[in-house]
Amino acid sequence: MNTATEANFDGLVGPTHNYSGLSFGNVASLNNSARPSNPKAAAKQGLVKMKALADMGFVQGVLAPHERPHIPTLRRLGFSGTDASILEQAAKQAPKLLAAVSSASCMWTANAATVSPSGDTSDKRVHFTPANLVNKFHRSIEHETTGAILQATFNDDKHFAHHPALPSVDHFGDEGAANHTRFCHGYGEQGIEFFVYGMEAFNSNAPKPAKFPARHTLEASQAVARRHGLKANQVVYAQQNPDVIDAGVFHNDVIAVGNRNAHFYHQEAFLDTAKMKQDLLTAWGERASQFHLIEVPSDAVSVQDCIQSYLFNSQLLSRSDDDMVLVVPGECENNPAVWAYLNSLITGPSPIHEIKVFDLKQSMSNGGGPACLRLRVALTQAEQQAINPSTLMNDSLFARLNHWVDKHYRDQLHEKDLADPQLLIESRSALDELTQIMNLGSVYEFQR
Ligand code: SUG
Repeated sequence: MNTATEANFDGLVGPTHNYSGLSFGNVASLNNSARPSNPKAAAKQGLVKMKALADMGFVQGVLAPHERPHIPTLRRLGFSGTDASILEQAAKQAPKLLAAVSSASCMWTANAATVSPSGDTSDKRVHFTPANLVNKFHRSIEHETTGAILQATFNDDKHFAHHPALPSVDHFGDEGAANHTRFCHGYGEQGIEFFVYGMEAFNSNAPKPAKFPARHTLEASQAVARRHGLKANQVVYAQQNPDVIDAGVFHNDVIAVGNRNAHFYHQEAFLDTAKMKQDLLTAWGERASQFHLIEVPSDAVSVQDCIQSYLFNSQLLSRSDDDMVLVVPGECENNPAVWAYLNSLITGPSPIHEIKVFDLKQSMSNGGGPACLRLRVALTQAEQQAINPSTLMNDSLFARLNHWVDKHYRDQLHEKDLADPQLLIESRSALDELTQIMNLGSVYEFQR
């Protein structure tokens, strides 16, 4: 049997983490707009989660943050002169644009890419397609650097295939792994890739949300499945319920999570729940384990409770066959309905036996929970050997990164600080040092 494990690659929070309300349809981002942020605490909260998972025996990797404020984008949009004068002009003439090119949103690596493990692909390599994130300007500028960082991390053609992002247009709106789940018996075996979309781009009669945008299209998912060489009978598509998008569920990973043979989801998550279940069970067929459909009813946990607590934006991790742990944000513990549900879940018949709680408030205040912060990559032993080892979390990398954060990060940032030329200098010198710590080469434009 082909044994493999699942690695989680978390986004390290960058030095410009701030709250400027950039994500229409993401309730937390809008509600916390203009509050001061704490980039140092944000980065450290993320590091604590990464280290805890590594200590639990999971393979944990780190993906570096991007260069922000992104001066090359401002130049492309007509600003010119020195970097400092570009910042000054942008702050005066287009402050929201400056906020957009300063967002630390690449921390949410569930949106970095869609990843298909070698057990599923026709050429038996791991395939990566960076997400174009076209629905939000501040995120649409991520995919090139994301691609460069993924290449520097998974840098071996024999095992890893890197595709460019899909065309940057609404018809192919792609939000990556936040709308993609892989089910399997063992991580190295043929899996089922489950793609969840918000709307159909080429069928104007199909249902779609009325208030908030559907960021991800069926056509984008189909293109990724073709590129990655997936078997048609091992791919399942399902449409998100447009009403939950309108309630603030901007990605499927805010209302469902899956791992191996378990799908944990809310009753209202999908437009056609019966079809989703039937399609997954048909694709599952006669595998060695039973497939668990764990549906959370609205009368136990409302959609509003899901959005407020991020119950489903959790990491469902296998400790062994039929023993899973659920990693949730602190907000779940503070929500009575959610906490009561979770306590009943772990004593019931599901494979989920333990809940681990992490304080991720800085990221949560922009709508990013534990699952948003990680990109899952199932890897065989040979593939694991081929990864850039300097990106893997261990005692030494944890100590180095904490020291690096202490040296370079501020503990308070307001939107107006984004115009400070000193912040740009601090950010670049931090990232320059980081590329050495993580042995990434010159992945940033300012280094070329
Ligand atoms: O795309 N927030 C991100 C949160 C992404 C969460 N990811 C997953 N669910 N997988 C977004 O909406 C907020 C930035 C700001 O408001 O400054 C932001 O981009």
